[in-house]
Amino acid sequence: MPQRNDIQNIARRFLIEGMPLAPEPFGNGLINDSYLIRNAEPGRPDYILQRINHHIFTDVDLLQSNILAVTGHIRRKLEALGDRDIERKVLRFIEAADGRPYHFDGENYWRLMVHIPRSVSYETIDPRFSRYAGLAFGEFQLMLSDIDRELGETIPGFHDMEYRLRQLREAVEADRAGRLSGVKDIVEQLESRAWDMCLAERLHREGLLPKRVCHCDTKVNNILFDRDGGILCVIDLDTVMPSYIFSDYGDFLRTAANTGDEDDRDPANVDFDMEIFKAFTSGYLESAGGFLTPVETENLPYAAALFPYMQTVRFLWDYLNGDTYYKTGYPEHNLVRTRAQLKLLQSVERKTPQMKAYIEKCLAG
Ligand code: GN1
Ligand code: MG
Repeated sequence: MPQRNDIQNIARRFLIEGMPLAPEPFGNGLINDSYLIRNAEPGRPDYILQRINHHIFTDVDLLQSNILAVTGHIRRKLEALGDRDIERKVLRFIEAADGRPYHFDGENYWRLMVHIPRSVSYETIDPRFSRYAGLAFGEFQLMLSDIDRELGETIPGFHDMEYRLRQLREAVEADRAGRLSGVKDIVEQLESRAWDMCLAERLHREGLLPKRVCHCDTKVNNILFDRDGGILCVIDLDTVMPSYIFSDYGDFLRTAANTGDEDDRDPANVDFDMEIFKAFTSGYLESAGGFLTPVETENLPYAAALFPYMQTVRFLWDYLNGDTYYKTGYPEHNLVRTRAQLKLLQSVERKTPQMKAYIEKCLAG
């Protein structure tokens, strides 16, 4: 962790207004480090300073240019609609004093954005907020559907299930941390589903499933809400890139419909909540139903299973490699996460017929 003074010096490299106070650690992302910088001068904004994890996002120029393209596009759309609350609905990044969209201190890359005032984020939400989230993600995808710039993949193969399985198999083969013997049963459970779970890649190769601009990290805690439940904006834009719509639909449900924690030590707490599913799906189909293809809507239950599956694969991969990717709080953390996601997957699988019936009902109006 960098020292407080160092962080304060880094903040000074950006064109900050007012009187910034000392940075405080902020949020609980598993990848980047974030700090809140409050402003002592009334009427001036607070800021979020982030250290970009450049071991994971290796092309920082591509990363920031994607993000600026997306926020610029959304901002122009909101302006055209005459929206009166634009500063709370799209992130604003602040340039470094040298005019660049980030500051490089010789070791780390940093970026600064305005903290959205009067916003809240949650780890879990109720059905009412879920429905708003469904509406908002449909609109987010719709707004980005006519972006005139091709976005790059900030992490190549990020939500490519075939690629994630190849990574897992390589980690099983290498067994770098000597942990394989304790997780063979989980590897088997994952392998037995591998073919089914790679459906999206096959559909795409056959020309039946398009890639669209997606957020690709629609965890509940990446959404900012108004105090009365309205969605303000989606944050954490590092992974915005072309993907299947399954990404945003599936990753939201993976986090919102889980009755336990992502890293619950007691898998008995973990279940897939159908009320959250229904509320989110009804909102999503209401705003996105007009542009989704039948292949996309038919496979929404597959998307609900794909993300707990993919996350199980990714946590297990990191566990086998000796915890080099995700931040961990204790030695077995990635294994605990793996088991909790596997439990969620099993619960989703049991509820698939109910999900299908509900989606058919929504589509029939
Ligand atoms: C990471 O940055 P954060 O914590 O929102 C990860 C997601 C995972 C998630 C699991 C770049 O997201 O893909 O789904 O953890 N982001 C990256 O909680 O790998
Ligand atoms: Mg996050």
